[in-house]
Amino acid sequence: MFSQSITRIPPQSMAQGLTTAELGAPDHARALKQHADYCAALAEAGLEVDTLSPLAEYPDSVFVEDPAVMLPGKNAAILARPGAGSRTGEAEAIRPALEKYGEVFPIEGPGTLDGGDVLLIRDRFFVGITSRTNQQGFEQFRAIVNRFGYSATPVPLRAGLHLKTDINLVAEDTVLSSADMAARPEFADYRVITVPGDEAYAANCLLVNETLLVPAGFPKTLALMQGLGSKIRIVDTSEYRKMDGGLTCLSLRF
Ligand code: CIR
Repeated sequence: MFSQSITRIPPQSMAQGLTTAELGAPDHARALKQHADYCAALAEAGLEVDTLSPLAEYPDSVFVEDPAVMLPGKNAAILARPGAGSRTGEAEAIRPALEKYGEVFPIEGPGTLDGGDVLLIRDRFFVGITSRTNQQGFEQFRAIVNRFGYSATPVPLRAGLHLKTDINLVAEDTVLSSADMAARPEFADYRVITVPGDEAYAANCLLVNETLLVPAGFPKTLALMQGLGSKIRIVDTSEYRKMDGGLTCLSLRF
């Protein structure tokens, strides 16, 4: 069970962040409302929400999942090293917030690692090797988590931003995945639900204790998720989608 989360208010500069979405510029006022609703959803799911101040100099800093990886129940966190140059400094900016909750283990250059590439299922970490996370980042990550009793499996990606753009835990031993990822041998031990091809964005659902957060506007995925037995909470992430972000990226849970 998770009891705590960390989020960060989106800065006015968020439209200057990185994106491939071609969905237009995000509306900051609407993004703030959606962020407040997202935090409310985490609180409804039983989490304390530690909301950090906006950072104007880092337009992507609302996506707090990327500069850190929490080790739930271990009072420890990994300080990641985001692979996009405009985001690398987000790690040092979030370090003091992590230190409030336990020991912090940094990934060192030239290793890079984005938290969006890290998926935890029970005591097994899957780590996407992507344009943001390199092999050295993965090796450092594995050495740290092995000391805490976790295993770590690399998952090289051919395309896409992050591992969790494609695959996420939605129920016990059950993942929601893109068709591409569903066929991968790394996930053969799990029940895999394939996200409908025209709703690929909705592969980024977020399981928080007994509640499953589902992005607004994806009715086929919603119907699939309603069969899993969790309480469903719909959250509108339209302004974050414009910046390639989704439900998991907006918080750290532990
Ligand atoms: C980026 O490209 O880094 C941001 N615009 C989006 C990051 C989304 N984060 C995530 O999937 N964990």
